[in-house]
Amino acid sequence: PRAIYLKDYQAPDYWIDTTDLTFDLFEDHALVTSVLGVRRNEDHGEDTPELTLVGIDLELVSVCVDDTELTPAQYIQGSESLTVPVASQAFSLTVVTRIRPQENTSLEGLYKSNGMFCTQCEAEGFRKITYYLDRPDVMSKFTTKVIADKGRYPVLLSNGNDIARGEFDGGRHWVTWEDPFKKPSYLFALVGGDLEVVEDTFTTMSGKEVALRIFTESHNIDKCDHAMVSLKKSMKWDEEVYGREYDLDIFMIVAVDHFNMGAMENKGLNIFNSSCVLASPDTATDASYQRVEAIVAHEYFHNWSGNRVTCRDWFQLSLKEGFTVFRDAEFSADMNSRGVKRIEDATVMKTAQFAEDAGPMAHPIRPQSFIEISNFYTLTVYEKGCEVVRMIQTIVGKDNFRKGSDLYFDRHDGEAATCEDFVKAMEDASGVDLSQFRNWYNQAGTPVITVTDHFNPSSRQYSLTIGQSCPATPGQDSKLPFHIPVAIALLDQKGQALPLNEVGETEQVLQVTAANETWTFDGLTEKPLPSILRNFSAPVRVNYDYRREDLVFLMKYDSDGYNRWDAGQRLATEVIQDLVKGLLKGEEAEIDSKLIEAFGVVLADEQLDKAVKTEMLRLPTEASLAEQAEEIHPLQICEARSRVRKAIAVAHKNQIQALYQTLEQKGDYSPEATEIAERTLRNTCLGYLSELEDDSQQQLAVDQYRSAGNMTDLRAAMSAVINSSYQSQETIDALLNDFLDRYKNDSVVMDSWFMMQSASPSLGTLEHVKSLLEHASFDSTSPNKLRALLGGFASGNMKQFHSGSGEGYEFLADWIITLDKQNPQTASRLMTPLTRWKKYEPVCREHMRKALERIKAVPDLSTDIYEVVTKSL
Ligand code: B3K
Ligand code: ZN
Repeated sequence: PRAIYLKDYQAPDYWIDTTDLTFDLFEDHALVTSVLGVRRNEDHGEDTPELTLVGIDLELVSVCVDDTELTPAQYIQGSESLTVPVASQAFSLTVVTRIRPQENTSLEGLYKSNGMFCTQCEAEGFRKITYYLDRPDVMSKFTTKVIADKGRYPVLLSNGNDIARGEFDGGRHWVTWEDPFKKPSYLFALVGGDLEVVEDTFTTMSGKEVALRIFTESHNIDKCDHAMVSLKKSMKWDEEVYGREYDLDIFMIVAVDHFNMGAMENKGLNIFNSSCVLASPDTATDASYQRVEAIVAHEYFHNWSGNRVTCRDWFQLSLKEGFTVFRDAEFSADMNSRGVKRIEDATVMKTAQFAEDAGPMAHPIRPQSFIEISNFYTLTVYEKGCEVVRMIQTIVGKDNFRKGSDLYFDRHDGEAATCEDFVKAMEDASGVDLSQFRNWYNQAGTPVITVTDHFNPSSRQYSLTIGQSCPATPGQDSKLPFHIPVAIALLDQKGQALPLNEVGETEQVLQVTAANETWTFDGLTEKPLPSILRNFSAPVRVNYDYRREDLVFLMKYDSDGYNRWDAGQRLATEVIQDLVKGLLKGEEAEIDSKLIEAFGVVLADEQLDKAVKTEMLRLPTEASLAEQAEEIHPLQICEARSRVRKAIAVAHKNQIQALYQTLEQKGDYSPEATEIAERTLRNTCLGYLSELEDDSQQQLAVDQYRSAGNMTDLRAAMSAVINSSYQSQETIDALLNDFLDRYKNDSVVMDSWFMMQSASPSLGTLEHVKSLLEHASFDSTSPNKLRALLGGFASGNMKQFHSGSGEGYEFLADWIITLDKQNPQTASRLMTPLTRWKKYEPVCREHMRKALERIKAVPDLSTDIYEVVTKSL
């Protein structure tokens, strides 16, 4: 396998103006007839005498240029290509291929899931359907005729509008779809199955009525309402906030069980992982409701940021993904709690994305090279990409940002654009110079800002000095300074934010551009406490020597919700780190009482928004603690964190209990923000109470399980029970069996049943995980099940995965080797925990390295695994 480079980009030699496809779907194969209207790219180079298309796993049946069939001597069939001679500027090319969707386990291209035909073409799946110029800068008008047995596949869908349908003798029928918008092949979609539909309509801002349809297997049809409501909210929001109107007469979503990712924004025909569409109070948690809403929005928003304006090449992936994540994040913030959404997103950045930036696969949001593009659908491209767009908004201001977005869509509508086009539009619309800002697109790694301050009582001046640096990443030893917007406030001794200018503003965004720079503030009577990087204004680490009492003070008084929460996380992290150090030395370290007291203050604060309060009551996750450790000692991290949790529960038992009781559930379930906040807070209390060695507290979780009126409360109770060290095995088994009885036929809910167990530090031993692999509801062809069981164990269960003599790693390696033959994309994602081996203490490190070496030695690895394993070692 070889890397390809952004610097080698060249426009294509040919365009494909029209693509007419006919799919004849049968039980053991499909015949695909592709008629391409090809035209030479006149702007590009000298006349090439031939056209080379890519194709993988295709059986070639025939090739025609214009009306003449070519003999095999007239074309060249490579292992992944087809080359035909070209005699004119424009011609039609007809290629017939046979494919086997039934045998396609990669879930890329055309495949079958639970008896239904479906496709996934991004990034390079279309080449598994027919020979094509499968690259995003080749945009074509698609017409698609689908023919299949009417009994088995009554519903036949593709992109655009259905323009004709009919029946053949022998029970087969056909539907023709026409998409009036030019699109690259990665946005192509086809579905054929026995599906039910939920219908609704949306009237756009110019008064056009759009038909909305969500398709699922019949037993799930009652779980589509939330997705439909979310879709309508998204359509309205995009009109109001971005002025973007929907452009086809119909918008469809299809739910599919076997899917590698969350969902896919195919033009007019989004295909979704069932877990991201289906929701009912009885089957989905609050978190799932919010996830469905966010993903429906994300895919819908792609219609403009991705489809109308697409990417020139895959190095530009963040152009559509970073921007669209930003759009969906703002949408979710508007629909739910803005403060909590910011905390959640910052948490993902600081635990998982920072870890990616510090690992062997680190890359800029616009990578400069890759071996397998599927490996670059990352937290960096998506979430850091979103943060980069957010920083642009912070730097140019909200109004200018909207102008920039309008200009970008105007300029590039119908085109395949670059990240540079986006930044240029923002720059042109705002007049703000973003030259240095562009370093965010080129440089990988997480910048660190180091802040020092000084107060001079006689001049009444306070100065803040900010230095920046960025650690080396693979292939990038030294970095240029970034342009970092750092939002700050200065708090006086009462916790009031001081005015920072004549107009009395109490927050200022410092434009950090140099390696080191000082800002001075005049007229202060006392040394203030700085609140730095408010609202997580940039994806950087902050070094400032806060005393623990300063952190407690910020937890109480900072008016910025994010920083208030972050102060608590910092304090808790320090305290847990102390314990880890103690455990390593074999000492009994004491838990700093400041943390325990501060949690008491949070619990007692009745003014605090419940949703934010819940966030403040969460200890940093094990993953977060690992990310911030110099060297990861997994077992000590788990032990230390668990001790702190217990200590909090013991110290504040009465308060937590009282809070739990006042939040008693009443009435019917609704996924509305205030209700979600109450449930989450209550269940957080339940989690703490379950840490107590006390029968009546242990009984609480069991009682909640028995009386739960919705999946959120049910699952919280179940987790509390199975993660408690004081519940009997009988009780745990009884609940697990009860859950199984109720939900064994609901595949999405069963994912959570597997995940709760595999991620449980007490229950999820390697042995137990192995036994679950044999369970009747487990399905090793389902990425959701694999993620639940193997991902839950390897990424969500630090204690068990890293325990023993590397058996967890061996187990994961075995699975990766097996899955690589079946579904390389899913295999590659599951490998992530092993790639971080260098950060672990020596024993784990060595075992992890061995597991990676063993994977590397396997012959004929996929490009997916090959790239990750070679870069990791
Ligand atoms: N664009 C798709 C991702 C498809 C990735 C395939 N390897 C989902 C999304 O970001 O909306
Ligand atoms: Zn996306």
